[in-house]
Amino acid sequence: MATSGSADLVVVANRLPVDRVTLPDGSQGWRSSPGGLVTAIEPIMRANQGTWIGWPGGTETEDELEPFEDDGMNLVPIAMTAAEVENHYEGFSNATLWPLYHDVVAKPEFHREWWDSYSAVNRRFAERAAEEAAEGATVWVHDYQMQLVPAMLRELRPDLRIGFFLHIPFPPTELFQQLPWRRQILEGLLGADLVGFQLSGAAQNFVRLVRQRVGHKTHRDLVYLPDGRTVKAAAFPISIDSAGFEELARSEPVEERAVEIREALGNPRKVFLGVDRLDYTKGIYARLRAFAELIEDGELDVEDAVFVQVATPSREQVEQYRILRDDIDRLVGRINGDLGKIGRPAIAYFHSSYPREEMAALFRAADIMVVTPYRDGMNLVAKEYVACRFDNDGALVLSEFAGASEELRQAWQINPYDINGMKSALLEAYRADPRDLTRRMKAMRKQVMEHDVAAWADSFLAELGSVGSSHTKSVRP
Ligand code: GDG
Repeated sequence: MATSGSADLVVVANRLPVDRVTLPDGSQGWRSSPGGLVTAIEPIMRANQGTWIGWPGGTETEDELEPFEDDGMNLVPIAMTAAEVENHYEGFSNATLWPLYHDVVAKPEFHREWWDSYSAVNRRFAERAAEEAAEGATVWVHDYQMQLVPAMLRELRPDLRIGFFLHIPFPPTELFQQLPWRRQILEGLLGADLVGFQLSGAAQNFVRLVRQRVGHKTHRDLVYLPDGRTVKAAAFPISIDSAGFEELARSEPVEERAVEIREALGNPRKVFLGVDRLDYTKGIYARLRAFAELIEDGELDVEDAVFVQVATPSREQVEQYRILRDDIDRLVGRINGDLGKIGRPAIAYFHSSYPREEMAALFRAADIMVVTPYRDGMNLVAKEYVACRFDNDGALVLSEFAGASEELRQAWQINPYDINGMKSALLEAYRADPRDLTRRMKAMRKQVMEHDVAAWADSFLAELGSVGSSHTKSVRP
């Protein structure tokens, strides 16, 4: 067994919650990138001398990256070589697992050297976690880039309580079986005491696969291992800092900016909005086509309606993402060329990322939020829009293939493969009676405000505290 460190709670994720930046004086520094996960975990991390292990982005070497403290959290950067970024991150994580786990909407590529790199990187993360964790500590491993860490870590440190959470979908048996390394991935995950998913369907997929492929006994959400250990698989639908978003949306600068945005768009009657990482799973192409067809059909007029699409740059080194970017560029150009008028584009398209305040202002400015992924673990954007609509107005058009659709039942739910169905839903949302909008938004707001990301983290850690080895400590809430 490795010698133990001092952290009672260790988070292992591919990325650290900070970015490496070059400061004005030319030296290297850090800028925090506050996502929902950090907001949720920060207080728990502080109360438990938490340590976060992750890659800071870039290809600095280990000697250039010293652990440091940020807001009461201990951050441990792990270096990746250029080859590991290419093979572990862009390759196996984002060109094998990502498409495979999202219903193969793009064709997954299987390369043995990518797998080797994935294993090597997972091992380094596991070894570092083993060094940092105190005797009997809790380690919470995140997401598809780190699926081998639980078993590797357990081998080094059987005293730990290990939880794993998958942020993306977990595919049905029929798709997962394509993976040449399917058994290793399942065994990697089984190193955890608790394996968390966004939806219960994903947890069921996992348990069924373990039964079929690894041959362990299972009963409902439990897997019984030959060594006497039990692994639980369960759903923990992630959420957002709901109150934080609402507060931001209510702030004066955001309100003013929302008015400004509508003015800059020429004060159309209705503003449609899409906000996504530029990713082929998000269904951006189909949604823009549906909107354009409504204009061509004469159902919408560019004088009355505009579609604002923010596509945040993402994974630009991966080929499929470059192809997608070109496809969308061409589509937007064609739609605006064919349908736009002077000062009235049909689509206002931005390939750019913005501060949180600007996102909130966009959510405030939009009448109809359009979220149409072919497959999405949860989709936080849908929840953020709802949190920002404190007036109980605004419409949400939401794909039934987003995890969020299980909670946001009152959205206009659509099948993104069905363009005509999507067109009808966009039109219904556009023409909806204000009382109908209020009724729907009120119900959705109740769900989002009552189930925030802090509640999500608490419920995962509470469950992890109640399963697993009895001699370990529990995390203090
Ligand atoms: C994965 C799963 C699951 C986007 N552009 C900007 C910006 N964003 C923020 C959004 C939102 C987040 O990024 C994106 O989260 P999503 O959930 O929508 O999608 P993924 O990135 O694919 O996330 C997903 C999630 O993990 C959590 O478990 O829900 O299913 O795929 O918060 O607002 N934020 C800022 N500027 C931007 O330009 N500030």
